[in-house]
Amino acid sequence: MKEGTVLIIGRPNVGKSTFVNNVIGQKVAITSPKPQTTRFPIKALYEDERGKIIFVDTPGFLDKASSPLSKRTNQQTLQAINEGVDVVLYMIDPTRKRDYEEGKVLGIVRKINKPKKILVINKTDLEEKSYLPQYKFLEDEFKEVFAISALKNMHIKPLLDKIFSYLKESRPKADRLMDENRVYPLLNQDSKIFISELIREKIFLKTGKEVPYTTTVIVDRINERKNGMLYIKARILTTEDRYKKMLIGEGGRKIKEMGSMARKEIELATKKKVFLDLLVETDPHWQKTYFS
Ligand SMILES: Nc1nc2c(ncn2[C@@H]2O[C@H](COP(=O)(O)OP(=O)(O)OP(=O)(O)O)[C@@H](O)[C@H]2O)c(=O)[nH]1
Ligand SMILES: [Mg+2]
Repeated sequence: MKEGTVLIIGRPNVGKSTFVNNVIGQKVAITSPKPQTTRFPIKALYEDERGKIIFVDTPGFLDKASSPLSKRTNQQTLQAINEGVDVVLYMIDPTRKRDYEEGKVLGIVRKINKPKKILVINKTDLEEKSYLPQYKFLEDEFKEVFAISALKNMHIKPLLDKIFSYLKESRPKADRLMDENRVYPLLNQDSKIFISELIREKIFLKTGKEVPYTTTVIVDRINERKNGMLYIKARILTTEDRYKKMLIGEGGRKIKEMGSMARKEIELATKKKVFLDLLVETDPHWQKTYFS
C-alpha cells in the first residue's frame, strides 16, 4: 500500500477546496465564490485500493497579511509545507488574470524543493475569456501539467494516478493521525470546528461583500439529548453592530436562513436531528482573542 501527503496551494478562489471535496467524495472543506474562504489547512484522508493520501487543502496565500487572522493563515500554510509533503499541486485559475498575488504564490512553490510538483489548471469547464496565455510559461517549468475541472469532476482520475505513481510504499502516517475526536475523513478537525466551518460557509454564501470577513463562528456546546437530538449552541462574532444587523437581517430572516441551511447539513452529516441555537454578537476584538 502506498501512502503520502499531497498539499494543494494556490491563490484564493482558484478551487482548492472544491477539488479536495470532490476527490474525497464528501464535503470536508467549505467553499464559496468569495476569496479567502478557507482559513486554516484542512487535512482529509483519501483511500482506495492503491493506498492512502492525506490531502492538505491550504488557505489561499495572501499577499497583504496585516490582520492577526491573515498573518496566522499564511504562517499555517508555510508550516503545512514544512511538515513533510510528498507532492505539491499548484493550482491556477486561467479565468482570472495573473497578478502580483499569483507571483507571490509561485515564489513559494518554487522554494519548495523536495517534493514532486504538479501544475493543475482548474476551471476548464468555463468557456468565458481565458487568460491561459499568461500562464503558458508555467508549462515549461512544471514537468507535469493537468487541466481539470474540480467542480465538474473532470480529468481527476489521471491526476490521481499520477499522484499515486509518485508515492512510496506505506509509512503508516495517516493511522497515527486518526483519533476518535476527529470527524472522519477529516484528520485535523473535531466536531466543533467542523460545525463552525459549515456555519461560516453559509455566511460566505448569504451575506454581502465584506461581511464574512468581519466574522468568525464559535461553537460553544454540542449536547446529545435523551431523545437522540443534538443540541448545538453557536455564536457568530462580528466586529461592528452594523454587521450584526446585516447578519440578523430584517425580522431575523437572514440568521434564520443561514441557521436552517447549516442545520440541514449538520443533520445530513451526523444522521441526527439537530437543534441549532445560533446567535450573533458584536465583538470588535475576536481576531485578537482567537487568532493571535
Ligand atoms: N466553473 C468552475 N468553478 C469552480 C471550479 N472549481 C471551483 N470553482 C468555484 O470557484 C469558487 C471558489 O472555490 P473554492 O474551492 O472555495 O476555492 P479555494 O481555492 O478553496 O478558495 P480559498 O479557500 O478562498 O483560498 C467556488 O464558487 C467554486 O464553486 C471549476 O472547476 N469550475
Ligand atoms: Mg478554500
